Amino acid sequence: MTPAPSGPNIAYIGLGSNVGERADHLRAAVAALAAEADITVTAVSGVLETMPVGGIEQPPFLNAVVEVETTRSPRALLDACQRIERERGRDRRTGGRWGPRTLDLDILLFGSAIVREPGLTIPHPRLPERRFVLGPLTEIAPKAVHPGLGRSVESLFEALGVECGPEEPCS
Ligand code: A4P
Ligand code: MG
Repeated sequence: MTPAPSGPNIAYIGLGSNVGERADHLRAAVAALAAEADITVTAVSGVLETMPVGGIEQPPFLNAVVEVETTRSPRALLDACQRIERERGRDRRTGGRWGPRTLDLDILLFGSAIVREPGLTIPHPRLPERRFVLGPLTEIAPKAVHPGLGRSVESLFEALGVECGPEEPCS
């Protein structure tokens, strides 16, 4: 593990919603993060509608990524994310893993930290394969580096190939 340096770190959080008023859930998540002590929202990507990935039949998602600056530890940032998910009615007992959810907040990157602890893996393990994350992340932080792979976000996104857009939904 590579610990997060003390002092402020830049972290990226992936937002997803495919239940209820999806855009409201994403907006509320950004506002709730910004309202947290020790967390400043420094950039917000556009919102993408994306087809569900993971083999479960479920409604399309809205996805976005936010950049935050924080003096918190990765674990304390996760605690805030999980509390905000619960405030938007996320119930982990229904839907199952990868299933439908009002709000999902995943920590994608946390400075140059590599974290592998029970219940917390950073960088997010599925980051390199997910267009719905790498697209919005590239929009706001193309030069951010994945510390495990030593590659920029934009190069990971380009490596996925195939364009997506209104006629070719992102996955
Ligand atoms: N956890 C470990 N590392 C992290 C991290 N870096 N950030 C733990 C956040 N949480 C992390 O997550 C399960 C456990 O992961 C948590 O208890 C936390 O301690 P969860 O949010 O309860 O469950 P989940 O979201 O179903 O699992 P996971 O593994 O986060 O799923 P994914 O990979 O987020 O997949 N398709 C589209 N188009 N858009 C989507 O947003 N999302 C998923 C969920 C599937 N398909 C999708 C989308
Ligand atoms: Mg999650």
